[in-house]
Amino acid sequence: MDDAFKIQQVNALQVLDSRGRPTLKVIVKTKSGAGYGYAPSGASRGEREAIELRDGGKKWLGYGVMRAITIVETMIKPRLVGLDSRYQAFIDSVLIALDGTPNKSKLGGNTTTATSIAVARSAAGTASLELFEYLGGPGARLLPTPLLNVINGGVHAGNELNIQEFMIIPVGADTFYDAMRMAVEVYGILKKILKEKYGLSAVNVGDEGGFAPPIKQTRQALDLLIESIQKAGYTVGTDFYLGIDAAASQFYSNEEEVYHLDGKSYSPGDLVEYYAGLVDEYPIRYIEDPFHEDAFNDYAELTRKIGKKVLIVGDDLYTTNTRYLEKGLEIKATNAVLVKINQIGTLTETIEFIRYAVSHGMRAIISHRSGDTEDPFIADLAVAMTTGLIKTGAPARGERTAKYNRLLEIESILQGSSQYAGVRPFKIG
Ligand code: 2PG
Ligand code: MG
Repeated sequence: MDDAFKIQQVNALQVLDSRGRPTLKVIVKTKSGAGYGYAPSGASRGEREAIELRDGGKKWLGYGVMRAITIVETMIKPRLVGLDSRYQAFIDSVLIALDGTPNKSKLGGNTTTATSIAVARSAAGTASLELFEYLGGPGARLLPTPLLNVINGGVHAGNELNIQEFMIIPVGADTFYDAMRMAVEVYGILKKILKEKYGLSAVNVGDEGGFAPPIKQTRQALDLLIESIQKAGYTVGTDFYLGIDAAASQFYSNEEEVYHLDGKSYSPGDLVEYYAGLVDEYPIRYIEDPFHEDAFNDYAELTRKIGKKVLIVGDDLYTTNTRYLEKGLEIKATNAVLVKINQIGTLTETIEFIRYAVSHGMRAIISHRSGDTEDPFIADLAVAMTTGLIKTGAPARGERTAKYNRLLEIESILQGSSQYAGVRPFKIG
């Protein structure tokens, strides 16, 4: 074994995430390199996600991660020191075995996520490779089309919009740089329009950097996006598509078995019709979590109806877990999956999930969390996996721009040999 890659140190410390809550940073040192990894944290979390280990109690309002740090230093470190940092799959299998639970509840998904990312980065650093090159090899040169969440609702914002995310998708750009320019222009014009229509406080932003205006209706938000795109001089439907993340578990009533949306109640069947109507009216090509997280059959119904034209995306439905994806594939529940490392807890399992989905003809969208950090890891992952799609919030707030800025940097590192995914991921079937 090449000694340079041998893991010598594994350390962890408590830092803060973008919501001002504690999170974990892990640092792995090899003989001649080092790498770090942070754990992000969701708000609209799926029931089947890996468990986040938190300290509880009064300090840090219960969100502290000192127990996770002790686990890194006393349980994980002794097992990792001496291993070759390039053996990512083996190292992740050590973490999985050490945990021994189906949902990482012993070590914590936050603990394993930060460690797994730090291991990959330390190996890339030791090899003097860019992270995306290390993870993806010479074929990693496709810059993803970004889904920019510019109006925030649901549990990410202090307004009354039920739908959690309203996204603009710059499919008509030729380069990632141009895609960002177009998105930033639309974002700026949206800000102006909101201020004029609803006053100063309408431009306050939510967890993912999108505006959180005091509007209540889904169509109002979509109309604002259309107006902003047009006022910026772009054509809706060719330069930009629209997307939504309903995060519908959050407005589903278990007792009544209905969805409370826009001041009305919808049965699952009504909701299928509702989405189909929206897609006819607006250039929506992306709908994430349209139903609650156990409603596999309702997903399948919607996919049958509009899945030839629109990406129907499972987030809370699958929680980056191949086991649930198998169920989705059996009944053709969706044609796309959302990918979040901390939903499953290791990089290896995440890559397996992406490969499994893509090899079955699905699209895979690499995603941030609403509570995130300055770690740009998912930017490198998106390029490495060549999935052509990334969801990482508005072009604002440092934890979101960290990912966009890294993608701008990657495009410049690749100096003309890169491609921008553009509209391609939206050509389905
Ligand atoms: C989502 C995510 C990220 P959270 O639902 O897709 O946008 O939100 O991290 O709160 O689960
Ligand atoms: Mg989601």
